[in-house]
Amino acid sequence: MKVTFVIPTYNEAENLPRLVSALFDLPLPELSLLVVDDNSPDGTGRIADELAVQTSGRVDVLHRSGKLGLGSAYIQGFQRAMQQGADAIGQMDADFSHPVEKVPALIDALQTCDYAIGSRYVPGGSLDERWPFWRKALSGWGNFYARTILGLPIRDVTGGFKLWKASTLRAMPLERIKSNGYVFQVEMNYVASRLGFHACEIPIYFADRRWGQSKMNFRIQVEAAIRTWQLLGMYHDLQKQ
Ligand SMILES: Nc1nc2c(ncn2[C@@H]2O[C@H](COP(=O)(O)OP(=O)(O)OP(=O)(O)O)[C@@H](O)[C@H]2O)c(=O)[nH]1
Ligand SMILES: [Mg+2]
Repeated sequence: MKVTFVIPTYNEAENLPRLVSALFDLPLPELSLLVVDDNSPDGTGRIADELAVQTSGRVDVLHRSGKLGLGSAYIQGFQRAMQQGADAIGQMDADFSHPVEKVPALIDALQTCDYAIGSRYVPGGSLDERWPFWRKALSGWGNFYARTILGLPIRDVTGGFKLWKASTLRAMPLERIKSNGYVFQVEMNYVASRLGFHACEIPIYFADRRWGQSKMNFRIQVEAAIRTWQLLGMYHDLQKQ
């Protein structure tokens, strides 16, 4: 199975080379990576180009003109990965919050599910104890809020470590996805669930970012609070397949 993980980056120069080397240490010869870089001022895009050369094309790079947001980075990345014939398409942050060693478990999960989620909120899953209380509370509350309003049968609806069967993504109207911050994860889960797709949750330990700065901000949180309600009205036409 040809698996491509899409990795959006904005100022991840310290993390990216280490992440790529950790991923390619996995016993997964059919794994490739697609970095979507938004013209990072710290030169992450140039580093990604160097990695593409060093890995003889196992890393591909999509350069965008400026910081256009996580959601659209993933949508463009998914589309490119599908065009290039991937059977499964993953999502992963560049900052080592998502455990590299769980990639094989996500791949195995696709034998029984339409997509897999690396989950902090199922038994065995957890959050970095170094996260400040407010950040943990926000994550827990944000999850409860979105899961309850949308009636989703998923414990970690905001998690960004996922693997989709290409057939699942192909059946989803990706051109209609509007969210740009982390609520993008919620919107994708909601659309998938309306279409009747089933997610498996694999427990993960979510570590705090290793290097670099957080891009989380107030605007992203306001988008999440409002968008969750909007989603209820946006996808009435979607039905189980
Ligand atoms: N291409 C692109 N990548 C982005 C953008 N915003 C965030 N990212 C990347 O998306 C991933 C998740 O963003 P983070 O900043 O780690 O967000 P977070 O995990 O909610 O917050 P922290 O881990 O605390 O920083 C990282 O790999 C970022 O570099 C963006 O606008 N464009
Ligand atoms: Mg992060």
